[in-house]
Amino acid sequence: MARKKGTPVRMVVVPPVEKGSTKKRLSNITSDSFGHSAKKARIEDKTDYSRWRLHDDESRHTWQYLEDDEAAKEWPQTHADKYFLGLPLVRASSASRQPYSCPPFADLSTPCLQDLPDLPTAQNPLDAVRNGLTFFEKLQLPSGHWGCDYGGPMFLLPGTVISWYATKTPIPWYYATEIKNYLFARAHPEDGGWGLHIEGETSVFGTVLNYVTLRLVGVDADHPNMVKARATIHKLGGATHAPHWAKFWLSVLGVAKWDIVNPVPPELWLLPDWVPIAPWRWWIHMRQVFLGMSYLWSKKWQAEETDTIRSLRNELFVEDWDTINWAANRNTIHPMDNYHPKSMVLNTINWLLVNVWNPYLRTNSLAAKAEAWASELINMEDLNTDYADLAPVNAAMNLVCCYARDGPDAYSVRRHRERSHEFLWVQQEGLLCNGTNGVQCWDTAFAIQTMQDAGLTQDPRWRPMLMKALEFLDRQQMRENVKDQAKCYRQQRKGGWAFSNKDQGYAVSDCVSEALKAVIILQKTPGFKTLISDQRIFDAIDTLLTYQNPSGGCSSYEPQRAGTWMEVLNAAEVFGNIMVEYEYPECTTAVVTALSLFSKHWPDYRSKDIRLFVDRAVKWIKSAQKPHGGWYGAWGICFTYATMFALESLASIGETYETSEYSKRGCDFLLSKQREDGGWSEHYKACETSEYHEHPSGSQVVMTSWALIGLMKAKYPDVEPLKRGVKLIMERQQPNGEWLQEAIEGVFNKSCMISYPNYKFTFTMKALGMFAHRYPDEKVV
Ligand code: LAN
Repeated sequence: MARKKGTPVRMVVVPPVEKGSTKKRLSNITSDSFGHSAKKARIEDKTDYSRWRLHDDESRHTWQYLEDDEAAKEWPQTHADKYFLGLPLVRASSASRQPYSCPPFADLSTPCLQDLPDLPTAQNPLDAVRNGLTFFEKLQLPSGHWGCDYGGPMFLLPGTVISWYATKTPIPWYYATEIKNYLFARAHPEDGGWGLHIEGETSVFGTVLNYVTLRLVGVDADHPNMVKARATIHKLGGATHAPHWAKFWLSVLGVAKWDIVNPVPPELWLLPDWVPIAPWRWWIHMRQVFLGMSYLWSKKWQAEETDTIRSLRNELFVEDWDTINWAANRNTIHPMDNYHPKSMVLNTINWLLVNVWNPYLRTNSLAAKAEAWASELINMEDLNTDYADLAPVNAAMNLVCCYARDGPDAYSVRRHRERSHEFLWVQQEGLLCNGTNGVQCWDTAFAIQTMQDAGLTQDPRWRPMLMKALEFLDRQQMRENVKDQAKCYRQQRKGGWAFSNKDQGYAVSDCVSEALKAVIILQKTPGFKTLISDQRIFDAIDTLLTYQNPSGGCSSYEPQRAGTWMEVLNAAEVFGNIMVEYEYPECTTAVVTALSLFSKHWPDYRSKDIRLFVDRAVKWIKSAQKPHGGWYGAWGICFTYATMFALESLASIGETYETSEYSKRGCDFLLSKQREDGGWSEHYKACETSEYHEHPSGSQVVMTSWALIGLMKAKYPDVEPLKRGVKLIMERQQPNGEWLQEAIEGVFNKSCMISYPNYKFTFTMKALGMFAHRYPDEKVV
């Protein structure tokens, strides 16, 4: 069931613990969350939303809370701040937080920024784009990119907060307060639990980890919301039924014992590179998570025991803590959390590791050697990213590793602490943890391309906005490979762009491609400076050309390093397709279109390589078409998203609806899903089940835009279905030019959804702009 947005909950301390909700009477706990002092941590009802500011330090985002009145006056809130916080836009200073006005799901009745002046009603799609841009322009951040709440997954904030707690990292009261507000707002209205992601059903993973998070930031166990959530945990069998990653975090905290964690042996890092299962071959996210996890598992490192930890031992389990047989519960898991059950092979390996390897064969010197090499790799990841790290999961783990290894006052610990703030985002419900340190380069690249599709890049009205965006991409290009690239198993990145920023520094095939297209588009438009030299563009092309797999398709961060059989080692239970790189129509198309655009302007540079690459890539796209005509999307929901890309790939080699059977079947698939009202509406269940599902809340503007873009790329000949879709998008536009947030747009690893809030601007305007360009005389409204 989709979780409804909750109302903010007042902190009422209710003394008695419900009978039966826990085995023992809980002590009157002093919440000692920050620095573990004996005095109760400060946590309030809410913060004053007029005091929050997003600090954009050349794309490094941190939310700052200005407690000082003078400082607040000197640094006024911008439109973007207010928009993100759900505050009315024009009123200069509103002392208190406004009622939530921007709904997380498809409640289309309340515009977010009703105070922005109405714009002249759009008479045609191009007017609608201009209105949209007028609004979107106000959200551009000082360094030239667009920021956003990149939430969705519900296991990231817990990792971050647990890592803070374990390392005695102070959390200011205003963070604690808004973490509490966010999690309460996102709790399931009936059972009080949390799922794997914001729209997901209650699971042990989500509920245990978020319950722990609330307790660590200072929420009392007797709070009615906690009583409710705890009852749900108990109903689901207690924390023994949690998946591997939750058991890991509970063991780090000392709330569970390490015996409950399936083995994570760092010895795997000692395997020679030729061994087929060697971790360097795993998907980058898995191997980076495995790295920190294996180090801490090997050390059996545990945070200092506190009253809160002792109390959690009583709160989270159905059994008496002292009597739990930890080892016997290694494989206990609630069906709700068991999206990808462990294979027989993995279960056997785990059994052997626990019963033979660990007790008899794992010598101390071998363990020490493995830990030392894991530690060196952790160091390389930290230094290569200046402690920003790949994503919040490994960043949280590496913080704990550094604390365990280097001590509480080490530079590594301090720098990790600082950088962990860049994952946090404050929005109208409270404070959450983003999926990465932002979506900076990605959204900026799409914004620029949208303007091109609408034919507006030469309009002087938008020049300053576009110039700032181009300058941003110029500064964010990665000019060098990482140090010791081969030693730390990294992929070439010179000339590339990351999804977020160059601090994070991981090039991704489609992020490089989309940014490169944006740069070429603007630099070839009269009136724009050439900031990025030909050589730097060639560097990007050289890197892109390394991304092709033997099949012809492209993956995300690296070409595949092992076969998909590696999935038999997937120990995480909650995710699918996690162990290795796969080929993706999205990534493949992005590279194909980038190479094609490049070749138009530089026909002589590596032309043979490019032609071969594109041929093989499009062949792979064709082979990946499903019998129903659509393509499965791994990063957006789901068939609609990937079919848009695949149709674009086909079009890039001249295959369109009228000339290609593949393109025709793709279009027919999309058309078969168009709804009565002209829109499209795919539900995230499709990602989990690999079958198309309709969203119960009806048509979505982003989904509709994807379908329309696909059809237009394929030159679908009948304008009528296109007009109906365009009309729906235009009707959903608010008088101030914005579109409202509807259902979640993105996904990863099949089961976890993630928000792309800027898609409701970039893709809607792209669809409208393309339509306006292609059918300038069609009347839609
Ligand atoms: C992302 C976000 C961007 C995304 C696209 C560029 C859209 C995609 O086309 C390629 C893959 C990529 C880069 C991607 C990979 C996985 C990420 C990093 C995420 C979905 C954002 C969060 C997610 C990451 C794995 C979250 C941490 C969870 C683990 C299971 C480690």
